[in-house]
Amino acid sequence: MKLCTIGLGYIGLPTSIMFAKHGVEVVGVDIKQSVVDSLNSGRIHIEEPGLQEALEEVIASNTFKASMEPEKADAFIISVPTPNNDDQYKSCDLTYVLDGVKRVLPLVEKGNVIIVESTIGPRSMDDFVKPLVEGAGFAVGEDIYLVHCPERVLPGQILHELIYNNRIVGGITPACTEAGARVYGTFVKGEIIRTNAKTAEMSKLMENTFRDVNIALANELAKVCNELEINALEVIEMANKHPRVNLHTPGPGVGGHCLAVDPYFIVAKAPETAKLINLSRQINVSMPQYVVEKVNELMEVRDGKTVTVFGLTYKGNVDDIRESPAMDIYNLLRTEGKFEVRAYDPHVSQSWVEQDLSTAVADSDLVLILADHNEFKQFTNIDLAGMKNKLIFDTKNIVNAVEEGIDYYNYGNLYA
Ligand code: SAJ
Repeated sequence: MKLCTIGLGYIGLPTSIMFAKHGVEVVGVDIKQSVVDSLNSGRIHIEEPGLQEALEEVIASNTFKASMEPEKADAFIISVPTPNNDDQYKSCDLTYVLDGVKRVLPLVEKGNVIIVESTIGPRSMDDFVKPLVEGAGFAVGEDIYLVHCPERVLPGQILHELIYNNRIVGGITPACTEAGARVYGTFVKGEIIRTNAKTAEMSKLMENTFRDVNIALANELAKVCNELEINALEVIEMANKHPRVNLHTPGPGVGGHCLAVDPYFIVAKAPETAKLINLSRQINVSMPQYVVEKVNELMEVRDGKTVTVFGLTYKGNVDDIRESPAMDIYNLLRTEGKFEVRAYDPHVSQSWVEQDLSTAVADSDLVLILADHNEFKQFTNIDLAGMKNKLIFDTKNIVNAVEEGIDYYNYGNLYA
């Protein structure tokens, strides 16, 4: 089998490499020359455990190459961004997906499979992609097999989850579904679940929406408990001892290119009905401002002048700052202009991000933890020796050991 993937980002690249590792001839296409050059010279451009070694393997075995141009293949996978449109309900912007399909259509031959892996709004395959393919003169389900197979892997564990997660394959027709299932049968060891395209779209969106709504509940709980002087983290621990309760964890907000984006796709299609989903988004979006307010309170009592933000990524142990609430907080604090604000993140290599811990905290009054990187699990007096006030506000509850003399706050004792 030969595969052509469109988009070599956080999902397209690991997916391409995984197929190539299993003997499929893969040409991966990206619009960025720098990405194509870097991959062909054997260097990945994103951070993901195991991916660098896997790329080296498929380059050595000659089963993967990156290119600016798509080629004829048996199967095409579209794995490109689907941002929110700038409209009232932040609907799904299908531009890149439709462009990807348009790019491969001139190469497509009878019997080929076109798979959209990008997360898309409900009914996108039926209402937008299918008419495009039909417009090129193909009968979907007879000449061409059209499938939505949403990616559902967790950044940080992508290579493992690609193989072992179950996979939802939703075709426009049952024949499309079967053709899609055969493609993933190459390497997927999890169950391949067959359905139609619109069920696949909605299932994927609801997985992330479930998480977003639950995190909103946890964030609301943190705010309520703080108001009532109750330890929110202890409440979560207690409640979760019940066999059917699984409260999520509060934080500085919800980020990334999935949870902070996908629920809007549902809201945009049914704004009058999807009330809880919309409200949950608003609660999570309110968290950066809430954190800034708490920072102000902590700093005012101590007459603090400098805040050092620890962690800019949308979650721990990744290098991704897309839709990151930490970035919002960093920018809000800087715009407010009350304090000197510095950033420290061992996973983000940009010139304005401090890489040295002692320089980052020198003369600082507050370490504000916004991402649960492993590096932030422990702090000693030596680590924080240069600080003016040895104060930590840990919005991710990641620190598990603080020495005496360090003033430590999280959502459990913020009111204290
Ligand atoms: N977060 C909390 N509290 C929690 C859990 C997460 O505040 O209890 C925050 C994180 O810090 C982060 C955000 O939520 O800012 C999202 O992180 P995440 O780890 O929940 O998810 P993602 O965005 O990295 O990946 C999700 C996954 N979806 C689900 O777990 C249902 C992944 O499986 C999907 O493939 C991915 O979205 C995607 O691409 O859609």
